[in-house]
Amino acid sequence: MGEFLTTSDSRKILHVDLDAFYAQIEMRDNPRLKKIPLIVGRDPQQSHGHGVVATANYLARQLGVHSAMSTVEAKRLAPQAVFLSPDFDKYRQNSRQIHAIFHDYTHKVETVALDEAYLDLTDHALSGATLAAKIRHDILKETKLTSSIGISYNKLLAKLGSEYNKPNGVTLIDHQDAQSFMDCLPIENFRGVGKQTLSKLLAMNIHNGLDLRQLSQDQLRADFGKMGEHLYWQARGVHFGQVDWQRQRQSIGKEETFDRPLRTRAEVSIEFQSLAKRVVDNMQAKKMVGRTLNIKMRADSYQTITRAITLSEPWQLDVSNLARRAQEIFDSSFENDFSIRLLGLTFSNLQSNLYVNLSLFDD
Ligand code: DCP
Ligand code: MG
Repeated sequence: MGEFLTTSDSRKILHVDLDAFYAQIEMRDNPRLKKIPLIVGRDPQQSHGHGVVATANYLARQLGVHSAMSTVEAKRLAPQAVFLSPDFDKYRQNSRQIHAIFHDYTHKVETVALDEAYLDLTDHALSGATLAAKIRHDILKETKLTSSIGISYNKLLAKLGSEYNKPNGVTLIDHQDAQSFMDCLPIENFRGVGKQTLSKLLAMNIHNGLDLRQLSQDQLRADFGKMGEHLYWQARGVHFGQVDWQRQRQSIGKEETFDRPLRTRAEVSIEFQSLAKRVVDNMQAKKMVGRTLNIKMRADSYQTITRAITLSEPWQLDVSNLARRAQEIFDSSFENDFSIRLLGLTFSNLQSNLYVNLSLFDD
């Protein structure tokens, strides 16, 4: 078997990721914070020790602080750090500016998070390196924020590239560099390698891509199942995923019409429970959360009432709480004598759940 796969993949894909996004915004707006360890997350004293770190500046990271760590642990590592509660409206505002810049270059933008996107620039006349320089310049000029960009012919390598020269860096990985880049990549940086897979791989003396590439596809499949398959192709820098610029869904929800109208609050409550359960399952399957909950209610008379509750942070996907909120809206919308033909629960203002922090939910 040949060691190097030839591929005709001639796409031009950029992965753009802002550096320490929330923390960088706070430091821009208050330069005094640049010289001290900064943690975006509620001070453990104010959150009864339940919060987690959303992000930290590089001074705090040097002390071992990282995203998703408990703020109690963070405070132990960096007792002198400043804690700031996240200001999501501000971060979203900056994110909108950044995404508008992406759209100056192409409509083929796949938003991954507030500060992160893939761009498919295959059809653009300029080179990937020139485009990366221009985009970074535009972001800096418009928002005073630095970003890192990976440029390659697939999403995997573009993503790994943006991580490679972080912060404020650009990495171009073309066909001739890809194999050596993957060979040198520490095994923990491979996509999807969690704690368990990592310790298993290290026990097998696999420390980097080159080690990984010595294992056959059959062996990887036997040891790691589907993940093994992914690892096999990753080690060779192969990834055919498309920049999914059309995927951005507007809403996820469920509606139910009733042949026999609902006439009691108990019946309505049961239906809201069941709708909430199905919507939550669907959201979880799609790894999404949403800030707006839309409740739709249609009476026998065909009068349709819709109500929306928008939070500054995504709704927690808690079935009984969602059903209860819907019921409250229902109760305030209908007098005792009703006959309901349709109920609906829908989330909009969606975002990926990858970056939603648990601390956003405690109170
Ligand atoms: N975020 C979060 N919880 C996490 C990870 C991230 O709330 N577990 C938020 C805070 C980050 C933002 O999302 O500022 C972007 O996430 P990144 O993973 O890109 O992290 P940063 O931009 O903070 O740092 P980096 O320089 O590593 O990109
Ligand atoms: Mg980032």
